[in-house]
Amino acid sequence: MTFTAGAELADPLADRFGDNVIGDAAVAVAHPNIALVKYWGKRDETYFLPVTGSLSMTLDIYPTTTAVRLHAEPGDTVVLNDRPAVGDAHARVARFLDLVRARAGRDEHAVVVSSNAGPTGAGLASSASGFAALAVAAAAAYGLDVDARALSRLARRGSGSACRSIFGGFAVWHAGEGDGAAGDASSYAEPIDGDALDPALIVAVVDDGAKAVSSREAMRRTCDTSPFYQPWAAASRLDLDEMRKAIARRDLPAVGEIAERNALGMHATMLLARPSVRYLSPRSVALLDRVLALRADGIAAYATMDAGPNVKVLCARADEQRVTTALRDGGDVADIQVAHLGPGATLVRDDER
Ligand code: 2P0
Repeated sequence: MTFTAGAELADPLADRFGDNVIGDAAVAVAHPNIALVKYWGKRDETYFLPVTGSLSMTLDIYPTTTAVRLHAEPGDTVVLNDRPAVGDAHARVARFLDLVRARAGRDEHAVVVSSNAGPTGAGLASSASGFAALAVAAAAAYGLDVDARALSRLARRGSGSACRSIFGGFAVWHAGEGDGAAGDASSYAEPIDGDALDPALIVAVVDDGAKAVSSREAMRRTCDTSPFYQPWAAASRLDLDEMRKAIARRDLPAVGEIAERNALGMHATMLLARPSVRYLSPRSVALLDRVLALRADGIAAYATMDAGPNVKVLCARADEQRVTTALRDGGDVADIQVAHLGPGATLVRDDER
């Protein structure tokens, strides 16, 4: 048996772990999500509360698998992609486990072993899948009695976008109201019905190296210094309302148009940050040109870009081959993957991996 968040929100996880937990250990898998209306900017850095709501699709590629096992040693041991994590990477995981321990009323430390099937830190949402998998595995290993919404709020404390990867398909992350504990209670993701849209997302990787400026630093700098930030945030709230309606009426061109303008606007805000942040490279721009050319040819294809130079193109499944070919031929692309709607974060048995 595996747990898929979002299937039945009210079910406490504890009822569903069953035989997935071996002693005080658990293994979870989560997938990255790509925002069609972006999260860019925090109103509260302690609780990871966003300035605006956002909306994403969880992918069926690039899973993160994370095992958490409690141990009697002092301190947490963290292994990421087969290497011991040190410095900030270790501190982020240890701080997250501190939260879980405080909630569970336990003080044992843990060994965390996590690996990403996709590139790490390259704007392909590895922190979203990473902290969603860690939240599910750590909650299970420490015996937290949490439902999917609480799990989404917990994942948010590791990395904001991780709260959306608890769920499969499309998810909306509510900004919530207030700061501190009030904001914490009201800011979570939940699934929205959009499976009928069933789009393809073509992920064109132009550079799989880690980004030079972290998204955390970039969004902080943008909020603090960019004169474009407030106008984008105001527009993004409207984009979110329109996006929900477009998904509900299965209007892929509208979904794509809103996603593309929202992403371009986000990048515009950071170009005007001081100092400026620019994630898009000439290769990214060449791919954006290909997307325009596809549209001129009558193909409904729309681009979105995150905190990195890689370009993701939304289109109908029926067009995915044509779009993939155009992107491969039209740019200097290191790798190209076709993604569809993927599943929510799931506990797995050791022998199922
Ligand atoms: C998003 N991104 O909505 C936006 C769009 C990148 C661009 O969420 O500081 O790793 O850990 O909350 O979640 C990347 O930021 O940042 C992100 P933190 P996170 O997907």
